[in-house]
Amino acid sequence: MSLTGFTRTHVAPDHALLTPDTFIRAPLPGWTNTLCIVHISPELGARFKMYTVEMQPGGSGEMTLLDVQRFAYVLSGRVGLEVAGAQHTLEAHHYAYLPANTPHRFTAHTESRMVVFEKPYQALAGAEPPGLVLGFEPEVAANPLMGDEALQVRLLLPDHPSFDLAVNTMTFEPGAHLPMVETHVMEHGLLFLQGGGVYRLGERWYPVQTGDIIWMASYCPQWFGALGKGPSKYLIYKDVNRHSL
Ligand code: UGY
Ligand code: MN
Repeated sequence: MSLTGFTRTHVAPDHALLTPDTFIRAPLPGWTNTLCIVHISPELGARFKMYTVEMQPGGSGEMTLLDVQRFAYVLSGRVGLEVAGAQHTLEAHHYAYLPANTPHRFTAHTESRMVVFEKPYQALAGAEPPGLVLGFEPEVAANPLMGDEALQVRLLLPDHPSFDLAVNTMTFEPGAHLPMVETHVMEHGLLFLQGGGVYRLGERWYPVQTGDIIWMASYCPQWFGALGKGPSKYLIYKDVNRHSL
């Protein structure tokens, strides 16, 4: 309950910081017994959609859109995934990449939360579209960013031109920071999984913490410095491997 009218949420033409106190829940087609919080969407100016699903036990999720690929990352609970004639069980930090036009069904075994990214797939002449990917974030190899051991990056999807999106985690030791103010054509959707610090977006600096969402439009200047006594970590989407012409 807000008695002050204050929030850290801020929406600008080239970025948005969205904090949990401002989240609004609503149903979405394809999801039953599930409430969805749409964080990032074309309405904001993005070329993809990022939302959290809060599933009740027995709640389910299917894809209702043609040519749209989906990446789902489990934040809590236990979720079944039926795809390509097989059943999988996903728990926290398990994830699934579902190529466009792949029939599938999530079913929550317990109360569960997932963050979902969706984007129309842009085919690449001469390249087969990617296949299904299932993974567990802690088991993915970590590599230092530009030689900085205090900043580890995990690529959750294969680094292959058939993919037109990437989803990574970035883990910062206390005091670690992005080595430069990045300004690039790719756009981002980000969820703080752990810790926090200060995020520069455009011409503003924001205190950020676990649970916050950030949208960065193409060319939004961006920088992050981690604070606190433990590691800070975020999940980050970007569009990759395609010409925009
Ligand atoms: O992959 C990236 O562009 C990433 N380093 N950006 C970011 O963390 N804001
Ligand atoms: Mn970036």
